[in-house]
Amino acid sequence: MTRRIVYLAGGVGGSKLAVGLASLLSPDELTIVVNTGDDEEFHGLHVSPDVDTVMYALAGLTNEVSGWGVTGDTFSGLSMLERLGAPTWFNLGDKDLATHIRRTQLLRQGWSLSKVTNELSQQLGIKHRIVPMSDDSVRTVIHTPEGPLSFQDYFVRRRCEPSAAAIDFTGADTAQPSAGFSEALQEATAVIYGPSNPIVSIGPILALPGLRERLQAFSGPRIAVSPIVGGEAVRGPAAKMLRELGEEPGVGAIARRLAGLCDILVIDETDRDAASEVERWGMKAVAEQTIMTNIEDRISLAGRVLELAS
Ligand code: FO1
Repeated sequence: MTRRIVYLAGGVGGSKLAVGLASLLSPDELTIVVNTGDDEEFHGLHVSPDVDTVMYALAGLTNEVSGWGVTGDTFSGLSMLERLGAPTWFNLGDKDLATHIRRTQLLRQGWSLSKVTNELSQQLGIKHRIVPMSDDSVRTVIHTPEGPLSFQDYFVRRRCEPSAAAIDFTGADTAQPSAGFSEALQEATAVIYGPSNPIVSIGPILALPGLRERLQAFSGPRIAVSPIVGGEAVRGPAAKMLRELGEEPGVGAIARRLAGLCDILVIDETDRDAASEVERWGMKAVAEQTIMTNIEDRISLAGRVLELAS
């Protein structure tokens, strides 16, 4: 029987495992569903950071130092924008800008974000399907003592410094999962949650109407990879945000957020002793090496996750 894997991903961490999965699965076997809660307009252009991070990773274009953006990109366009008085705290490289120009152009012609993502992926030579979680606008808002901040404002301009009191996914209650997502889930034999921030990367996907219910009722294996290792996020603000929201950052917090939606949580081997904190939320814990520093690590973790999913 053909495997049909739905893989839910955020940005950098999610993109690394996506590369491993895409190395082991044929294009028919994998649909990568990406968070769009981080999307934002800059200089009149629609920027979809997590979609682009996954797309660049699969196209072999990623800047491996930052984990986002295009390798070897230059910033002449941004310098000129600065000279012209535009705010330039969000670092858009010249090649990256081309992606946003093309995306915005096609969106303005009436294309859906899914259709645009498919077009950009194909033009970059990507064989596997990357689909945005929704074609409708969902925007992550972080409520802080400074007031509500858009995700990129909080993450990049304010470097995650303000404390997060609450998180909203504006538009999520009326947004529909994209057709590509919905159909892939219908046919899926397994669901995999990437090692992405449970609050602001996986959270917006789970906030889509009916999604939790569909994942709860899903009859195949549901496997997640913890983005938290040794009580800290592998990268990004997940641990800080969990603490600010009153949760102890650890594999238990990831399991709690996925309770009823996941059967196996892959935790890092250094967290082996915390397996019972996972298992109390009704899922099995499996310890593996989850830090992905190179392509071999990505393929090896993907292989292990696929074994668990079979
Ligand atoms: N992250 C940063 O920390 N600083 C940036 O200036 C920045 C620019 C940027 C431009 C395009 C893009 O696709 C991603 C970019 N990111 C940047 C990453 C992005 O903010 C985050 O990776 C995600 O939104 C969180 O998953």
